[in-house]
Amino acid sequence: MAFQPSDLAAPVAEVPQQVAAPTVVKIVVAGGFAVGKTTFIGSISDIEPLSTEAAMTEHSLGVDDAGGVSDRKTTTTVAMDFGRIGLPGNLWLYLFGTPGQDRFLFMWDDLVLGAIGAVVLVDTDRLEQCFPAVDYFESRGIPFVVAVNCFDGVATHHLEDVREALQVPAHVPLLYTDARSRAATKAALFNVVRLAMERAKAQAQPVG
Ligand SMILES: Nc1nc2c(ncn2[C@@H]2O[C@H](COP(=O)(O)OP(=O)(O)OP(=O)(O)O)[C@@H](O)[C@H]2O)c(=O)[nH]1
Ligand SMILES: [Mg+2]
Repeated sequence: MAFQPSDLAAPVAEVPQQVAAPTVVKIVVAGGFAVGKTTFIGSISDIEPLSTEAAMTEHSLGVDDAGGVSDRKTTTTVAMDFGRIGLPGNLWLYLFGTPGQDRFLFMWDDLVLGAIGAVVLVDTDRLEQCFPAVDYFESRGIPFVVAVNCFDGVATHHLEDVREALQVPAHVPLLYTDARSRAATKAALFNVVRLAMERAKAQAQPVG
């Protein structure tokens, strides 16, 4: 077919663009009851997060742990939270939040499937709440960072004291966050991605 001068005037939009294939990365937000997991995902998600909150009524007394925070807690996550963040380069972070009550622990294995890493949120007033999450990720070799949620914007403990109390090894990043702040949650997620990349790079190194 002969070339026509009018071809030069073809709109730019018609020129096929090189678009990066989408890359989806899954990160789990875990921790004990009422540490701020649902709040964390809600503050960073680009989409209206999916949440599965159920009212904590008197029927849950003796079954569910109210964790001594019943003044600020009338609902609990009964299945999972889900949020999504779009990043440049067609990279998508999918965030999955774990349920708060021990009776839903059986769901964790499904929730973490394929995750590159996790954030373990900690309330230093109820440190023991995060032991199961730390043990869970440690025992499965899933990279995780420990993020101390500064309720009311106040850090009440030094990170090194938290590390000692939790007995987390030096290679596990520990940082402060604020589950209500987009900037702070972003920083925590950035640390998970970096940790996962370092882990992947180390595993790709030839032995010997
Ligand atoms: N002041 C303050 N309140 C917070 C913060 N993060 C969470 N909260 C409050 O603490 C309560 C618990 O937060 P959630 O996000 O529901 O906690 P969760 O870990 O998802 O709870 P479960 O799913 O039931 O285990 C809510 O009333 C939040 O508004 C924070 O950083 N500062
Ligand atoms: Mg929740």
